[in-house]
Amino acid sequence: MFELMDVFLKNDPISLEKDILYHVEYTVARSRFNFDDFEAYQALSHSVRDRLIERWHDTQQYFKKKDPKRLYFLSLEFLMGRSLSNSVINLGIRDQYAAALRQLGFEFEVLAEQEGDAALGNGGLARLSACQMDSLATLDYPAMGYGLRYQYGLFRQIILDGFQHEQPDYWLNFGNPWEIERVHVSYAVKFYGTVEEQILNAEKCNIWVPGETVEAVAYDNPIPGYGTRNTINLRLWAAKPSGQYDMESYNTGDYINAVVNRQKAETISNVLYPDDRSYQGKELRLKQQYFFVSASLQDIIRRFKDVHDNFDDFPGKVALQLNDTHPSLAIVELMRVLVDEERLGWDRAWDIVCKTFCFTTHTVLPEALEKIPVDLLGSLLPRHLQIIYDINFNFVEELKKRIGLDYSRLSLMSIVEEGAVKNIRMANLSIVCCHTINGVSRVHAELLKKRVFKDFYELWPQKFQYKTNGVTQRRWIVVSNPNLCALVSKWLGTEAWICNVDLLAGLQEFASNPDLQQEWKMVKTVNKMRLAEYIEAMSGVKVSLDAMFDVQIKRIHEYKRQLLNILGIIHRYDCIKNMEKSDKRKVVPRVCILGGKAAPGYEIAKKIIKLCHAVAEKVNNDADIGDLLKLVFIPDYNVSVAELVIPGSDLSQHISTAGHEASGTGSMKFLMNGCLLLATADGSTVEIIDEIGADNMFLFGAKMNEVSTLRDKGAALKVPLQFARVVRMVRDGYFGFKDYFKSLCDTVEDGRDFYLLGHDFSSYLETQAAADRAFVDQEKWTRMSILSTAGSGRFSSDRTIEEYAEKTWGIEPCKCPS
Ligand code: 26Q
Repeated sequence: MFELMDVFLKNDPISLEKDILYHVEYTVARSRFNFDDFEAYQALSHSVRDRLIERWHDTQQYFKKKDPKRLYFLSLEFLMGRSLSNSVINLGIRDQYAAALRQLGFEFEVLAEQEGDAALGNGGLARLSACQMDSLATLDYPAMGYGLRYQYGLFRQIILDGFQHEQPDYWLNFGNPWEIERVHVSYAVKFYGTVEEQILNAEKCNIWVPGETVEAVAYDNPIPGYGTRNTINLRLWAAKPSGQYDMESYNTGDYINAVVNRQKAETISNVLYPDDRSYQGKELRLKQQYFFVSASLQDIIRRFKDVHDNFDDFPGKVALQLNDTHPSLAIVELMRVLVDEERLGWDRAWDIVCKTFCFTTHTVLPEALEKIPVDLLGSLLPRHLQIIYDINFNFVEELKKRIGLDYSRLSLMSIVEEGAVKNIRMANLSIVCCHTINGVSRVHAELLKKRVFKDFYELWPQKFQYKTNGVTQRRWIVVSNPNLCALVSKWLGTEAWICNVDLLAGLQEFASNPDLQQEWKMVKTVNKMRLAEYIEAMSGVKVSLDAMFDVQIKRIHEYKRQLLNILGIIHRYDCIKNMEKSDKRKVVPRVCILGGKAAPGYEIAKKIIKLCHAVAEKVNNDADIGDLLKLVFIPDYNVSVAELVIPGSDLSQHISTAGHEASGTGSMKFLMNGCLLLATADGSTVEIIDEIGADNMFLFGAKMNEVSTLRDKGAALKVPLQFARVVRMVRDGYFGFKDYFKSLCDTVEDGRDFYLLGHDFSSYLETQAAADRAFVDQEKWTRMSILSTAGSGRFSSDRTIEEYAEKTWGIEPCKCPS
């Protein structure tokens, strides 16, 4: 018999070396005497995977034994990025692996670069899910994530002639060592069909007779915590043809067509929808949502029933978190299972559902709220539509008692939107059925209460909360900025900040210390060198390390105002062009870096990308300008590009029109890395100001309470001459493509400037000038930079998750013994 410890894998460099060679030979099937970097990466990651699986098994066993209340995090998107470095760091065996690899003639960093990103999400919401999974594991919470295993992740962006083109991201091409296929964990998911009235036990009831079945197969992705044995599960579902054959079509001899049709089932989990908040009502997207929700709930209910036989215990054992409205059909599905299958009766089922679900919204725009056409829902999920109508009927009756027959308010709050096309309002459904509605920053919560969900707030003020977003310092400092990580640990005399990021505040007392300042600048310079090399390799542009690296990386959206940034760059270019030679010496050199994807159907966003390239073409090739100004667009921005760019930037821009960014999380990553922020008072920036003080960042622009008054002024709104001048340059074809840019210019002129670029332009330029002045004073700049990192503690996802655990989910840590 084995002693349990015998099966544990050893982690000393010699055992790791043997283990890597084992995987070269038997997993990758290459000769252990001859393998390249990619094969070494594959073997290495399989060796890490083994260690993850060990901990993952122990954790799942332990959770099962202890049976704590669990959190299930339902999200249609997870942007995990790369796993290798993160895993070995969280497992605490990075140095041992690096030593083992050196013996084999490889370098850890080089192999880590071989890995592609897992990009199963669009942007902020999806990366937030990934950061939160890291915190859930690290803080030992009994939690599990559920999502979809798309075969194609977010499209790859390629730039041809300055235009964005989309290419499929078939990320599974070279295999994925980070997942475990669970062929035996699969569930049938049903669609279409009819609802029939039946009599069961002398009771009339509605029974769904579905028309199509698809199989959901589980793929498990272990998520290791840092400094703990706990390794939680991210379970992603893939669609497979159902095992239930349609005998009819096989018997009629149409074998080929029958096989081809079965294969169509797989399309459900084929591709991630790009975030186009107005692109709604697509059948495949709805199918994805239900497929994922149904499989997840079957899994959760099975786990519950393994141990419990009374559904009244369900809310005490299960917390279901909806990441935006995308998974909100889960509410209806749980009602259906409890009422139709478990036969609990409506009231009992309703009580359980309301105590189980909570919902977080990530948007501020009412027009971005998800709606599903009733016709579509009725044909795909006829019984679910009935249940929604029943929920709505009860809700509206209740509402009438509370507010009387105020029909305009009743119709606004109704889950069903009447009109030419009848829709189901998924946000209203979520608010009615969830015990808690969370916003993602303080000002976001205010907007929800005062504007977006005002009526609901008046009805149920106690349901509304907020949890300011956070990001994980493990990925955003430890993995991506190892030099800063070492420096911080040295000055704090401890690595404890990696799990308790508030300790970073300890840097404050050294912010003016010349030795720390010196070392701090050194780290930044090395990171800028890495970034400069990447920029040159990607775009051929050589940039000076003395220049200020000024960065805006995020999805391209009008409200995020990349156009304001580019117009500011044109202004800077124009000023330098018109300067006396002697004045040029005073110019602070800049490298302006932009990156981000535009949704494929979002024309204006695509034009912004093209404008960036057109301006870059002119500026970068102008001999009068030289190193004083460079503009680079980094193609195919994703998580691993962010890991490279953020540590190497001096200044970062978060310049959305006030009141439009629910939170924003990029700013927090820059803050942690000691990059100064140039920002509007929007989303989480307002809270960053509270932490580091307005003096340590560059703030500008209209305030949230001014925006609507300014907008109402329309064409009467005063706009500075400089603004008119730079827009005119674009209009007149100074950067070419005159006709193409016309509609883009139209969005900011003649009273149509919805996002107030013209109004904010002067204060934007003044603030940019203030950043220049600060950069010249390197001592001041470095002090501000240290204070940014020191003040970033509140923006750790550890803090966010602890708040959720305590105030929303009611779960407690469950630490697997080491
Ligand atoms: C909707 C319908 C059909 C297809 C796709 C979608 C879709 C997909 C993704 C709609 C929205 C999203 C993503 C939204 C998002 O990322 N929101 C951001 O969430 C962050 C985390 O809370 C915030 O920091 C950002 O402010 C917010 O914009």
